[in-house]
Amino acid sequence: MTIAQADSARHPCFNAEAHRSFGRAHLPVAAGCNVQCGFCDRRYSCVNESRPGVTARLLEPEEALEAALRAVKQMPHLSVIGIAGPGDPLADAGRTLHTLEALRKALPHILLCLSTNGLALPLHAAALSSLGVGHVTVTVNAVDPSIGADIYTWVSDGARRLTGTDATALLLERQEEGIRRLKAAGVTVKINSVVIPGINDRHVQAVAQAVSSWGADLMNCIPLLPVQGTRFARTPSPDPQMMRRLRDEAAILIPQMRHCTRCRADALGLLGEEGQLEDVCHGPLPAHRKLHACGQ
Ligand code: CLF
Ligand code: SF4
Repeated sequence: MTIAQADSARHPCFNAEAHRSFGRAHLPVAAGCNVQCGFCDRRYSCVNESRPGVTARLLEPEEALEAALRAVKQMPHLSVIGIAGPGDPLADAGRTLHTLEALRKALPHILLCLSTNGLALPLHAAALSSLGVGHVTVTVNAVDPSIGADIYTWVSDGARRLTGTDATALLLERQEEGIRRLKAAGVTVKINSVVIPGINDRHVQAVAQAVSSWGADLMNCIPLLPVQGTRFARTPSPDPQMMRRLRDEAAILIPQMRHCTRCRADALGLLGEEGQLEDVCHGPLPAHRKLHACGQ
């Protein structure tokens, strides 16, 4: 692969300067999820990388490729195509890898990006890197299984469904292994951490310390946005002062992203613009594919 895998100068999320001139398109091809986060309502997009409460629709890989080609044609400033849900892109990895493979063939110079909870990452890290996915985001909300157990309701590994610290210890092990494999392959890795007051806000430094030692390049602390009907519906969002302090403290250990705009799983254009993939499709995306429960 001759493309510059780690060309962060053109990546609007990994480079604060680039976000003013370069945009991204998200292809919503990944429906299911293999974990249950306590702040997630599965009817909506993955809160680990998206804005909660915004429904995305699912595209078939072929439709996604077609939409990407149109988007790139209409928006020459698009530098990145990412897969960020609406569920976890590696929970049903076949669809995601098929889409990435088609994109890589059709658009050899576009940057490819993916966001995941990391559970299935060790299994697919080599495939991602060989397809030229140069940027991956892994959501790590805790590096202590007992804190993780307050965040995750269950983790599903094949036929096994684990709960409590068994679940979070497994997730943590996979996240570390997956990140180490990506780094060994030269992939640039960002960590997203959802800050939940009273649960993991005093744990952000420990997360920063651990992910930095695994080789991660960048960290994006995301304030919890409470979603109705979830375990954290009544937990207040951390205020901007708390977020600034946590980021400043974590910045000693790992560079911080501070310009995240919480995109939709079908976002299109510059960060902060309200563009959606639908804008470049012929008419609205098929209504019957509107997601109801992340495919579960
Ligand atoms: Fe998309 Fe995520 Fe790639 Fe960016 S978004 S998969 S790294 S191309 Fe960016 Fe959006 Fe924040 Fe994500 S602003 S939610 S960090
Ligand atoms: Fe929801 Fe799965 Fe994303 Fe967690 S990883 S926020 S459960 S879609």
